[in-house]
Amino acid sequence: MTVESTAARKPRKRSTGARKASPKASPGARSEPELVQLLTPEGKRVPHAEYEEYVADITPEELRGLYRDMVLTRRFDAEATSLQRQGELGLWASLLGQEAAQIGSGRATRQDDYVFPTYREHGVAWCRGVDPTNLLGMFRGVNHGGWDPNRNNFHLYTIVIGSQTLHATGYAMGLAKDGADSAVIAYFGDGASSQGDVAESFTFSAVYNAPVVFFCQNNQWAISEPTEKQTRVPLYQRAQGYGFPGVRVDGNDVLACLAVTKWALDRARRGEGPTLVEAFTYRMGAHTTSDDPTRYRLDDERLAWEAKDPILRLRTYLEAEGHADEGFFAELEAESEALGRHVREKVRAMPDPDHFAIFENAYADGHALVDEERAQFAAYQASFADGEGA
Ligand SMILES: Cc1ncc(C[n+]2csc(CCOP(=O)(O)OP(=O)(O)O)c2C)c(N)n1
Ligand SMILES: [Mg+2]
Repeated sequence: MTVESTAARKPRKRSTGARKASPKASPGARSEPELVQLLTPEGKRVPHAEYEEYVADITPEELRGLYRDMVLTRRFDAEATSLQRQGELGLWASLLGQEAAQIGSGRATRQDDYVFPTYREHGVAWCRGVDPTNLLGMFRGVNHGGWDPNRNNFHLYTIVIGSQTLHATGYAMGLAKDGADSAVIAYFGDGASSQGDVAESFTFSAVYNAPVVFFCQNNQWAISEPTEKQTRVPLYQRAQGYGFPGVRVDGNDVLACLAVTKWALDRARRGEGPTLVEAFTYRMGAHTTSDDPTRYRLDDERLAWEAKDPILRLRTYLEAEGHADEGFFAELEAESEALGRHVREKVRAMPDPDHFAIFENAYADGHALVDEERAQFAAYQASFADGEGA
């Protein structure tokens, strides 16, 4: 993980929500940003002319499932933050506030689709069936990724900002050449949208009609840089310049994220090429446990987004519709606690890695330079009195 710097400047007031782009600040903007929403922050279900059909047949059981996914993901995430504070993890990148964007889009994927995440997609990993303790092993520094990407079609976490969009594009082009009807989804952030890699992946995927969905979680911040420093137009409108559709969805609305992502994946499968989905959301916590957001943003911004909480709005809806009773919520609470306990115990019991494993993972067939480095490291280890290193 990279070492992050926190800009030491005074927090200032910013607007929140779907902002009206001023003509001066948005020379290329075609129209007002439209936010696709199916469930309001107050928990009211609203229909949508284009995307309704993708969730029209959703059952109460499936709705409870989405709620359960979000609650358990949040619980797991909170446990990971605590474990880092207790010295059990080196670092943690919390997804707090982004549960709907991740669960909605993650549940839209099919098993045969392929997912390229960043480092914050714990909710998507959950949907893909990746064991949460494997994610923690990486942040504890005891493994180099921790899962077999091909087992769940969930690639390793990628720290080099934006690079996974190129991997996703190449993979999607390969799928098309193979004649497969699977699709690819690449996750990235508002900050990553400024990377050249992302621009290149937009160009290539467009001209090769690659079956890929670019899922940008605009959580308003790239460490201490606000979105205004990344773009003059609403991010989803960038797609227009590359020749494919872009949609802004309420990233705190799990139903809207599910519907829009299903639509985009279906387009990809039908051979209609890439789509950019901008999930408009908010990073409720710090960038990572190494960051202190009070240095650069005001608390009232966070409070405004708290009122749009993705979990609360679905709970309100489930209760209002009579889709979930007290028993369901109590059981889920118990399940959450059990998950927290399980994760804590598993992490604490993780054995230290073999110090030499890193040399074995560099090349499949060995390499002279790696052999030299291994020997140097062995000599270094042996130089300590107990032969065990520091
Ligand atoms: C190529 C590259 N440049 C810089 C960094 C340092 N860095 C780590 S996270 C980050 C911000 C990313 O912000 P965003 O894309 O909005 O994702 P978020 O963390 O908000 O989910 C930066 C600049 C990096 N990891 N890789
Ligand atoms: Mg961001």
